[in-house]
Amino acid sequence: MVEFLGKATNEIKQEFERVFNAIQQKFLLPKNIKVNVNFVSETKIKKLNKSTRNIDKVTDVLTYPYINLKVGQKLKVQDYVMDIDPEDNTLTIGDIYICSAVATRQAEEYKHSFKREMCFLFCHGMLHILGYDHIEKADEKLMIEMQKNILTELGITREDFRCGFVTIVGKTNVGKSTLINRLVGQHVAIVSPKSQTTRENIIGVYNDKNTQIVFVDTPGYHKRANKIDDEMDKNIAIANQDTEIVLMLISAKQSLQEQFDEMLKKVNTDAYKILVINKVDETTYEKLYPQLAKLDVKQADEIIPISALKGTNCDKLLEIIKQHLPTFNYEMRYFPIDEYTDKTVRQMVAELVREKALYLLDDEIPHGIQVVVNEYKENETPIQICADIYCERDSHKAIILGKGGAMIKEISTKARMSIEKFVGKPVRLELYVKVKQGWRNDIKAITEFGLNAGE
Ligand SMILES: Nc1nc2c(ncn2[C@@H]2O[C@H](COP(=O)(O)OP(=O)(O)OP(=O)(O)O)[C@@H](O)[C@H]2O)c(=O)[nH]1
Ligand SMILES: [Mg+2]
Repeated sequence: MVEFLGKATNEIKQEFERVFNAIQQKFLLPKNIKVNVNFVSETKIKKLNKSTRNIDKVTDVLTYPYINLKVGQKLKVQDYVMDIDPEDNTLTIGDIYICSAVATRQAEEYKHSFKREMCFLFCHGMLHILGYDHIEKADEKLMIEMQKNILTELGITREDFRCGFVTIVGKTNVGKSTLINRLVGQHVAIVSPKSQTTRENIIGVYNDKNTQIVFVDTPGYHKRANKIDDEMDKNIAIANQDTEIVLMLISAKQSLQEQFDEMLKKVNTDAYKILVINKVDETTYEKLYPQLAKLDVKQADEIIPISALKGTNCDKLLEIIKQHLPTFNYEMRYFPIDEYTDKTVRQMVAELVREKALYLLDDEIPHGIQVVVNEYKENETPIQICADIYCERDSHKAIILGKGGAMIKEISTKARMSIEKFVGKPVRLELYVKVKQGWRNDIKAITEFGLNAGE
């Protein structure tokens, strides 16, 4: 039993009894043992530290065993007959002093409850009495594991926090941006049926109570034709460097083995590799399974078929990702919980305009388009936005404007609707078409557009 010498709430008393009973059972301790628990001030624990350990410090918990046990040694009451209290027939095995003020601060620091912190400290003290210590690294490891086991079994412990980077790579048009949007639950990356839609690495952040996943959408790999393709390739390589997990995205509509072989040439990382087969909604399992069965997947740690568009298996993919992220015993977030991308509002708006242009324009023009927002007056109603659409040739400009300005009008209307949805307010959008001759081969222009990957 636990004898409380000092004030404690009933909840703490009950929780300590639970921890005590669990330890009693785990270590097969005799029934008639007792431990004294004292809740003390910072001044008192400092004095105790000074007088008994010659340490001038405020600490969280202090333990004084009455018995001398080694780890794993069985406690036999008969060895301590002289110490048994004749009044209640109990053997006191030690005193534990806990400083509640320090426990309160530590609970805040570790972002868990005061109750859990107190239980942790009491469990820690009990293990000291049973011979555990943390002077040597190996002993400390043993003690930490034992503490964790006891508290987990009692359901007192917090779940570990999981956090890390997950990079999505794959050939152009396989659905990487569709997938990041699906997993993050926000439209962070533009999507289009045209190839080479994504030009730079885009961050999309998933958050829940115990997790933060920083997804990185990368430009799809494709045949290099311009200098901008080199920058896109560099972006893929950068994203591959410091990531915990790589999602290797291929399409269920094309040869799996060929795509996977091509992928392995691009993915050069020690990260956990998940082969994700997207667009399963466009095929049947009868067609897919024979290919899957033959697939040589030794170089993937996991394989999962999904549909990013319909959401099939995406929750399962998220679970697999979570299981393989590094764990922390405190809340660890790279981004504040309410930020889901690193892009500015202006960059997002520019991308939404480009997205509509990609949808509406014919094949050869979209790749040469870049959009720059040069005015964004958010204090006006409607919000006033002016953006330039850059293309590579005069003939392209004519196509983007369309007959009597019909095409640019349609791009503008569709883009405005998307932007209004994104900013949640009415918007007035003005678009201008400009020509920057052959800019995709001009590193100065690429840099001006912010599409230079850097080194
Ligand atoms: N049927 C089907 N279509 C999909 C799926 N996922 C993506 N798509 C479509 O595939 C096209 C390309 O999608 P994106 O997400 O832009 O592809 P991406 O891999 O990001 O392309 P790049 O940025 O060019 O590398 C779009 O038309 C999407 O709607 C899917 O699961 N099923
Ligand atoms: Mg993309």
